[in-house]
Amino acid sequence: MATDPRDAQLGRSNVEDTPELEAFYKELAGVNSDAFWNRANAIEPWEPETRYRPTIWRYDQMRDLCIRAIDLVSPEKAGRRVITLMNDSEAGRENTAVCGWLFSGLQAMKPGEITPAHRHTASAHRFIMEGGGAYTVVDGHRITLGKHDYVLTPNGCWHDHGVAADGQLSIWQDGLDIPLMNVMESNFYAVYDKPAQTAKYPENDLPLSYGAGLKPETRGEWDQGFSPVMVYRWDDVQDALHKMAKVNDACPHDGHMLRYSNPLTGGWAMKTMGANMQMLPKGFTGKAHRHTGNVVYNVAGGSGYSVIGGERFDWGEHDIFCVPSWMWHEHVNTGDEPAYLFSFNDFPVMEAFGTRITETKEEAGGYQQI
Ligand code: 1HN
Repeated sequence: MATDPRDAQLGRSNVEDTPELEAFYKELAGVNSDAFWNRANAIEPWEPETRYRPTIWRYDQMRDLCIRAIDLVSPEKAGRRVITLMNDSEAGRENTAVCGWLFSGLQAMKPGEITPAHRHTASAHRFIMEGGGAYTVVDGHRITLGKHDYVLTPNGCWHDHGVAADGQLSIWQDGLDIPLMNVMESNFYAVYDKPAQTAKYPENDLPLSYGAGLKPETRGEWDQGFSPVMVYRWDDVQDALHKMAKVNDACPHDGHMLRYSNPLTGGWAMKTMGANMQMLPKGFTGKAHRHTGNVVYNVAGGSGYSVIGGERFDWGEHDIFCVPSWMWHEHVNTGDEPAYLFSFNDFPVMEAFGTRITETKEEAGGYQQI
């Protein structure tokens, strides 16, 4: 029976049960089949119907829990001592997802600790929230990590991380495409034959070679499917946002926003996940929009709130919240300073499949009218 009046029209399934049909359905079930029309309307919603809920993780609570984990378990025993951010929904628990196809966790490491070397088909990226003396080694490239840097661990790369003995307690947010790899049933994992890699190149060789956005002509060609920059430094990103804001109007939805892009292509830095940093100027009151794809935000500075699917979430520094696919959202800066929102997303997947669709409140109808 049609529950949505739109399902009464030609082109939708609208079949009434009869004793003959019910007997027929039983026969189909006996041979691992079913009548498509019994499922068609459910599996073809008029528009995306997310199973995930907007969820917020408060840093004052999460930070304390991450630090308590340090005394309870070693990174060697845990493999990775990560506190997983679970979406507040059945789907989140089933898929170990922060939102949609994205996994996220918080990793705290104290000076002298290491996360043992390993690799997987899942891609990872990290946003450093606090600390000093942290580093990661990705396929032999040793990269130093400072507050609010964004660093890549593309799929298939060996990686281990640590904090120097004279460094500080460091905490970062990990983002991975684990739920996507698992639904695609393409997830492999391997451990390295030593606890940590030995660096094969000078420290920070990739960001120092590619980080200015200019193409090095006297270095061999870069033949990997991810950005050679590897780490994007906060000072550069903040500077770029403020320069951009001097000569551009703020976008009504996102303020001023930059993509962590591969300078060789202008595209996203990795194939399955992207990331942005946006600045909401003082007084910014964003307008609502929505899009396919999932986004996880980390407040890099300032305070404000976002209305997501009609629910208001107030946020401050390092709070993390998510916007599930096709949910209306708007951001407001209520502080006296610019607010900065780091975010990561699964937009590259949407784009690869031609399903990255965006709608603003002003646009009527969206897909219906295409
Ligand atoms: C991973 O490899 C790391 O390398 C952190 O630090 C979190 C969560 C799921 C799967 C792999 C890391 C992860 C992860």
